[in-house]
Amino acid sequence: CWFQARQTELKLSDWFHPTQIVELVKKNLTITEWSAPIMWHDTYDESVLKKYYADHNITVGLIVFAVGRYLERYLGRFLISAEKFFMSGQKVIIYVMTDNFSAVPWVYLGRHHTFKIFQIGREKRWQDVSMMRMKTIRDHIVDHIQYEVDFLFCMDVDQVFRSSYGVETLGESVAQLHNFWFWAVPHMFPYERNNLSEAYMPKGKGDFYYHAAVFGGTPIQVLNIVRECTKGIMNDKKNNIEAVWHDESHLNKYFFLHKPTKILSPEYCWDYLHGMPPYIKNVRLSWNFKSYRPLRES
Ligand code: 2GW
Ligand code: MN
Repeated sequence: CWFQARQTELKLSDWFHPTQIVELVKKNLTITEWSAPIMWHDTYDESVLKKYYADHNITVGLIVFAVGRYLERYLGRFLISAEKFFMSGQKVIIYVMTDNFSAVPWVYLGRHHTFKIFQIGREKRWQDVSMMRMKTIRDHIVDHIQYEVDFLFCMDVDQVFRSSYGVETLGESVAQLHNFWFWAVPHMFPYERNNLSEAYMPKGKGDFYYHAAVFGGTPIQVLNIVRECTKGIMNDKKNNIEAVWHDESHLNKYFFLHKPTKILSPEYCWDYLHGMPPYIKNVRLSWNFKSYRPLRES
């Protein structure tokens, strides 16, 4: 089995504390308890997928927000790399949400990719820039995106595609394993622990810690996700509560209550801060360099 193979080539002690290794080995990381596949580089047959999608004409949407400094800093590389690696061969519409229409970089897109740019308002606090994406996505799916695409992804802009990010990632509802936490057990996850928050997760409960930098699915499923997260965020605001990881905390609560049908391994959202451990064979998307301080303090 691939997982055993992975364990032997992996010098576990180089990467994990002994108690964590026990937990890692106990887990079957290619499929969840509810039978959702976890996509690693060697868990699917690319030629079968290619054949299937050759006669199924689909359009995939990709929503990305680029507001304030993140616009000139990250959007160019995100778009150029998406053109190269995101769903190549499929029809793609990239939805760019920005506060400065005229500063969107000019990027050459091939015949399959198009992009649409939308002007959105500014938020005073960075936490709101991140959280209010949920509401904006909700409104745009309802208004038009549901009629335009078959599948939809929502992503952070501070990342770069590195290799093929293809149809193997498509599903009804798709969640991304967080590359800091995929090996850990639920009581360690940085879920929201205040039981007055809508994002509250009791200690020990939970399946995985998902990364809000990537989520997706069919437009209707993504609408359910962002609608519920928006509700949670707004109710918390009413009660003067802010979940520890903002929208990500609410997303994790959602996926605990409504299990995703497909999960992406950390290869689909890697941080090179961890280097390249041997079980990471094919990085599809990686975090772009970021220095939090200067961004957050301005
Ligand atoms: C965000 C934080 C501090 C300062 C600025 C911003 C900011 C974010 C901004 O000025 N302009 C902007 O367009 N954004 C958008 O929000 C952009 O798309 C960015 O990728 C996204 C999330 O912010 P980011 O990437 O700084 O957050 P991370 O990488 O620390 O991400 C995780 O945690 C967040 C909540 O704290 C979100 O859940 C995010 O999805 C997670 O990946
Ligand atoms: Mn980010």
